[in-house]
Amino acid sequence: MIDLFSANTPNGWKISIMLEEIGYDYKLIKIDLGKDEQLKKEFRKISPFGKIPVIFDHDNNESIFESGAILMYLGDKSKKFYNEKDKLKINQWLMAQMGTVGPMIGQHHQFHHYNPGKSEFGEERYFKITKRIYEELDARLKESIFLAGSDYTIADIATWPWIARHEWHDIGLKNYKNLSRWYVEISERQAVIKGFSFMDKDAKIPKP
Ligand SMILES: N[C@@H](CCC(=O)N[C@@H](CS)C(=O)NCC(=O)O)C(=O)O
Repeated sequence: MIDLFSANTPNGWKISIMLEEIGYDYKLIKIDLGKDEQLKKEFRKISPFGKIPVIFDHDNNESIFESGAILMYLGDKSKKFYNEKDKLKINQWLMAQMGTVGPMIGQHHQFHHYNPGKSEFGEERYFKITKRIYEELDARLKESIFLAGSDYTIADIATWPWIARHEWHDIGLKNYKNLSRWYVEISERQAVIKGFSFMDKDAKIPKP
């Protein structure tokens, strides 16, 4: 049994999707970011930077923070979606998500979606960067079925939730043929549908 401390965000979906994909039982502990529950002293003991997601594995009494580290841990433990032969490639695409895709698109959400009109510089900068990310992912997915090769892996599980916010981005996902193909294929997986709606049973994955 795994405890999942999470919220209804792309970083949260990564882990609910992974837990659904590997078929592990998990108990959801909701962290209300609007009420700053992530900053409480008790939660900081398992999340030093005060961020979701975090898991606690009752098999070994370990808590793990940082979504990339959690995905690697669950991939190793379940021996799914993180195969030995592709590890080097998977790690690169996973780190690209952790270091670029998530943080940059996260800033685009801040300037373009939540706070439009506050900073022209911020809006332009992160719009351009997000558009570049769409182009770069599209180029990769022209030459490869999934991000790390021919198999669906934790690199895809980490990246897909950020593209699932495409309606907020105003970039036009459907104009990116290869990225759309990859997005739609992953959107149809039962585990992804369940993991996406883990906190809102009525949530529907937005189509390109
Ligand atoms: N690098 C972290 C980022 C996690 C993250 O930014 N979580 C956000 C929600 S998507 C959060 O907890 N924000 C609350 C805060 O920063 O106070 C990861 O991938 O786990």
